[in-house]
Amino acid sequence: MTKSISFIINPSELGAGTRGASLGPFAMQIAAREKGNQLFKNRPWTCLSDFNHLLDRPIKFPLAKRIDGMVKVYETIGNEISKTLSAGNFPFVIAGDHASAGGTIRGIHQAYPDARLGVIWIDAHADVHTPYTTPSGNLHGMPIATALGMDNLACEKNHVDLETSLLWNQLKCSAVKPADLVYIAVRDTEPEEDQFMNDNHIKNFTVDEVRSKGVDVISNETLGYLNACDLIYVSFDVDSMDPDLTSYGTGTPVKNGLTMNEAVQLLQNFSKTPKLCALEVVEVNPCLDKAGNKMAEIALEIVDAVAHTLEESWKL
Ligand SMILES: [Mn+2]
Repeated sequence: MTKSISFIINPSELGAGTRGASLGPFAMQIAAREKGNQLFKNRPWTCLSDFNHLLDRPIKFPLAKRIDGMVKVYETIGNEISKTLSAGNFPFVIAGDHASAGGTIRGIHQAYPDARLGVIWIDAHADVHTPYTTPSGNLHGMPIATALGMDNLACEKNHVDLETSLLWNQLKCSAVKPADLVYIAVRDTEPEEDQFMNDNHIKNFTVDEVRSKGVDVISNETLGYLNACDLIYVSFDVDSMDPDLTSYGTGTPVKNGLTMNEAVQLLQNFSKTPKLCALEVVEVNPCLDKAGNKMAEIALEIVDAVAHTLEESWKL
């Protein structure tokens, strides 16, 4: 039996600093209906519990906002990813904020504890803050740190209380080594993140590099960095793209990003490697879109193209 895509919808936006990302996956579903796109018609679509009611409660952990709820989000998506992989299917996650990816990585690790997992993080941001370094307390800036199981105490600037640190330890899973992480299009970082990236020699393919060398070369070089990995997970934040060329319908837009075509081609190239075990698309926020539902329409087009490439590659 051939592998098939399972869409896993994680509408949590507990990790975001701006409201509305929880509506992103549904805005994509609506775009599909309006355009007569068949993407979601014949493929399974599982929607997870979101715990977003916690957004209406007082903030108890300012250095890791709603981290008590995030522990449940990680558990929920982690279990679903693990279950999907164990059934032999391919989890294609469409999530609200990028914190979801920390749970996805945990789920991959749960299903394949002995596999060496490589991560390709396509994003304007490095998302490698911790409660000890964060300027905002927003957990969508921290999923890479949880996947690496790190605190970055070398750059500590916040005093973290015991309860926060215990909850933070519950999010950490050490599923990925720093050497097995490659960034693409990261261009908006804080000094604590820069230091971590420099100290650990983390590769970031800049937008300029993607444009000057071409998408195919960058894709091959990225896979080259992860050559020793058994499995690869690709996480795509729509803010990796240039908001002026796409849309401002995302929580933290950053100018000078990828074009939509560059994003599609990167994701399609990565879809052709048999090591790819899961894909995730995040941070569409229709509440912030100044152009109707444009970011969701773009994200839908990207997911549609990539889903077809994946299915073609499995037939070979
Ligand atoms: Mn981002």
